[in-house]
Amino acid sequence: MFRPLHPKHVYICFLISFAFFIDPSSQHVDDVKKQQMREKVREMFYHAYDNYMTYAFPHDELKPITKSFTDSLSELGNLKLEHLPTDYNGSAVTLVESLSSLAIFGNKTEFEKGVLWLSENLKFDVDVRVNLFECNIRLLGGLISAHLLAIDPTNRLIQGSYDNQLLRLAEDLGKRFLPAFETPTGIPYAWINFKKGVMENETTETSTSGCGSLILEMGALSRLTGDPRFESAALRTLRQLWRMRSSLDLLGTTLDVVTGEWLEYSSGIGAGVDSFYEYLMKAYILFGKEDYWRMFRSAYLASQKYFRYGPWYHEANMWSGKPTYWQLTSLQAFWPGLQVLVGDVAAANSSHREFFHAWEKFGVIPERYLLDHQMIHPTERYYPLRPELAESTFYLYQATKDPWYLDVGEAMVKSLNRYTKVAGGFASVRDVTTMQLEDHQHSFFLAETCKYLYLLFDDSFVAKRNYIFTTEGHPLQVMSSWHDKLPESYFSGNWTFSKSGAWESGASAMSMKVCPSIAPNSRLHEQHRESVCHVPDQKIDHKCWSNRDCGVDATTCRQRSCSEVGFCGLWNPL
Ligand code: DMJ
Repeated sequence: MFRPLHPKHVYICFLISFAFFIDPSSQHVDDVKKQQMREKVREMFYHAYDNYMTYAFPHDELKPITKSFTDSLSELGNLKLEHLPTDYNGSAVTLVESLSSLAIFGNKTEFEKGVLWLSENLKFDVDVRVNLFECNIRLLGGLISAHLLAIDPTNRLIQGSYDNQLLRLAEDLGKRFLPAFETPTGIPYAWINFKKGVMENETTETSTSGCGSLILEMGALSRLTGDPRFESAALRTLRQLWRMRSSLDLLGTTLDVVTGEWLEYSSGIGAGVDSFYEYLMKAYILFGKEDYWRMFRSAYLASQKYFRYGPWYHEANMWSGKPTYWQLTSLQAFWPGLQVLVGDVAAANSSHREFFHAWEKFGVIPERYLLDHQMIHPTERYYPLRPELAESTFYLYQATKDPWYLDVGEAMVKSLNRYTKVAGGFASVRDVTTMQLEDHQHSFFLAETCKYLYLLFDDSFVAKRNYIFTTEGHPLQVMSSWHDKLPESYFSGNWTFSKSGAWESGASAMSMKVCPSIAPNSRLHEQHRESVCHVPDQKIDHKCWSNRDCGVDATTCRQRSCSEVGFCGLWNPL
C-alpha cells in the first residue's frame, strides 16, 4: 500500500495555476450539475436546520433519531435529559453556527430572525463548565462572523436596524474567556465556567489545537471592539507554544498549562494539533504579521519532513522525529485544504485522493484507520458527519476548477443522504462497517459540512469577496485595515487589477487575480482591490527557466523565484 518516500524536496508554496482550457460543452454540463447540487445541499441544510429549530432549539444540538436535544457544548451534554438543570436552556449553538450558512444561502429572513432572537435571549451569565476551544470556534467565531456578514453592506442581510448586538454578545463571551489565561505560562485552561471563571481543581491539561487555535476569533474581536486583551492573550499563547517546540520544530499534542511541560510527545496533523497549523497560516492572512508566517513556515516544513509519507501522514515523536502511529484519521482530511492556501497544490491533491479513496471504500470516512494493519481502529469506527473532506474538496476545486472534484462532492452528498439522513435530521454514524447510527447531529454539520459542500458548487461567494474561513467554517473578511504591517510587495508599482465589465469586482482569497492594496480609492474606475492571492506562474507545473516565469506567492505577496533545479517557489529568505 505504501509508496517509497518522496525525494527530500519539500515543495512548499507551489502556486496554483489556472491554465485550464475548458471545452464549452463540458462547461455547460458542469454548470447544470452545480445548479442541481446546490439545490440538493440546500435541502440537506434545511432538513438539518428545520429539525433542529423544531425539536432542539434553543438547546445546543439536535438528537435526530429521538427528535430531542443535547446541551453538548457544556459538560451538561454528558448528563441524561432528566438530570439536566431545568433553568438551563442551552446556548443555541446550532443556531449561532447556522447564521453564516444562512447568509451564504441568502436567507435574509431566517438570518435576521436568528440575530433578533439571539440578541434578546442569549445569555452567557450561566453556571456551566464549557470547553474554551469549542466555545471559541463555535460560539465566538459564529457570532463574530455573523456580525461581519451583517455589517457588510453588499449582503443587505438585515432589513430592520442592526445595532451590533452580535458583537456585544461576542464581547461578553470573550471577557468570560480571559480568566482562563491567568496561568504561569499564559496558556489558557481548557475548561472554564461562564459564571465563575476557572473552577477549583480544574484540569491543567490542554491540547495544542485547543489552546493554539484562538487567534482568529480573539484577534478579530480585539480589532472590532478596540479592546486589545483578547488578541494579546491568544498571541501570547501562540508565542509560548512556539517557544516550547522541539529543535525539530515539532510540538507535542498535549501539555500542562501550569508547568509548561509536554504531556504527549507524539503528534501529527490530526486530532489535538490540526488547527494550530491552520491558525498560524490564516492569522498571517488575516492580520498580516510576519511572525505568523515565520512560525507557520517552519512548522509546515517540519510537518512535511517528519509526518509525511507519500500521500499519507503518520505521527512522530516531537523530540526524535521518529514515526509513532501510522494512522489515517478523519480530521487529517482538512490538511489538503490548508495546503491549497499555502499553494502546495500537488501535495494537496495526492493526499486528498487517499482520503476520498477511504470515503469510497467505507461509504463515509472512518474516524481512524490503522495504515500499518490496514484496518479500521477497533474503537474509532464512527463518522460524526465531519466536514474535513468536503472542506478540502472545496478548496481544491476552487484552486484548480478540475471537475473531478465536483464528482467527489456529488458522491459525498449521495452517501450523506443515503446513510445518515433520518426523518428528524442527519445522524452521526456509530460504526462505518455496519452504518449503525448514533442520535447526534453536531452543529458543525450546519456550519461546515453543508457549507463547504454548497460552496463547492457555488463560486459566487468566494469569487466576489475576500473571506478566510475559520476552523469551524465561519467566514471572516480580510481587510488591509487589520494588517499590522503590510509586506513590502504591497507597495510594488506593478499592481494587477480585477475588472468585471465596467466595474471591478472584489476578488476572493482564492481568486489569484489581484494583489492586495492599501491604495486609497483614488480613481473611481481603477480602485485597487484586496486579495491575498496573486499572479500565477507561467507554467502549470511550476517549472521555470528564470524568475520571470514565476508569479507572486498567494499568501505572502512575495515574488517567487526560480530554484536551481527549475521550480518556482519562495526560495529567497525573508
Ligand atoms: C470542527 O469542530 C472543527 O473543524 C475543528 O477544528 C475540528 N473538527 C471539527 C469537525 O470535525
